[in-house]
Amino acid sequence: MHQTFDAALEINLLHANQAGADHNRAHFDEWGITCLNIMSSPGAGKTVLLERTLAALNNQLKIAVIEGDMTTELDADRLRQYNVPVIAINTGRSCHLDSKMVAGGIHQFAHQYNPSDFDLVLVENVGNLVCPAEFEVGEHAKVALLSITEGEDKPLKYPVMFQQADCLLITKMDLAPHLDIDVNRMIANVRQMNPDCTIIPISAKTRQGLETWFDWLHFQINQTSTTPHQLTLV
Ligand SMILES: Nc1nc2c(ncn2[C@@H]2O[C@H](COP(=O)(O)OP(=O)(O)OP(=O)(O)O)[C@@H](O)[C@H]2O)c(=O)[nH]1
Ligand SMILES: [Mg+2]
Ligand SMILES: [Zn+2]
Ligand SMILES: [Zn+2]
Repeated sequence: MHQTFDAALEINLLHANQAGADHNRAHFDEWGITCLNIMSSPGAGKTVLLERTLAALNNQLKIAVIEGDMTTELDADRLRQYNVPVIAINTGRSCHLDSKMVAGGIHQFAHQYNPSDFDLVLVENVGNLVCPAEFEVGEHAKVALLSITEGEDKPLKYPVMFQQADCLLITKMDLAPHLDIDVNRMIANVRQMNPDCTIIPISAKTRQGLETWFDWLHFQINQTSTTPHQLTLV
């Protein structure tokens, strides 16, 4: 079949990215770490979610964070206050993390710490509803956030992230009384393209849904540690 130059370029790019993602996942499996890729449009609440998660689980689990931002270490500095390793990656002009950038981050992490001591690596991706979902970074599961201020149609208009998410957190539920938002319609729009996704409405402010999110996290960690993975490192 004829391919345009751009389509061929994109396939090569994604192919190279996938090889890097497999390499990163092999590292995580070797170290017994569960890795989650956390994605959303800018400002949906990723960093606040990580703050709540670190505050609640830091004493039960060994957690590290890989923090992707185009510029600045503002989010990384917020999370460093929780006394966990935070590897900041500035992507420059790129609007997503790719597996090569994350490889740099995890090699740095492994140089500074004993990675086998850790249970969980949380990757906060660059705020962007479109391409982070296309670039796997070596995660075991993808978590997408959608805030209720974004509108119920977003899963239909920007489908890829919602199709690929293993867990979708509908955030800022405390704002619902102030908005003309039909949360059930929003959920139905996600279900339409991803019937198996776990959907959890949350509020970082009132703490609605946070315990359910922590339960999902524990479930993922248990599942990763009991699923045999083939190591492909050379
Ligand atoms: N009312 C309310 N505000 C929230 C909630 N969660 C986050 N926010 C606010 O939303 C804004 C953005 O939150 P962040 O956690 O920085 O969002 P983010 O997704 O990390 O943003 P980027 O990293 O820039 O993509 C902040 O002003 C938060 O206080 C929530 O549950 N309720
Ligand atoms: Mg953030
Ligand atoms: Zn991008
Ligand atoms: Zn390596």
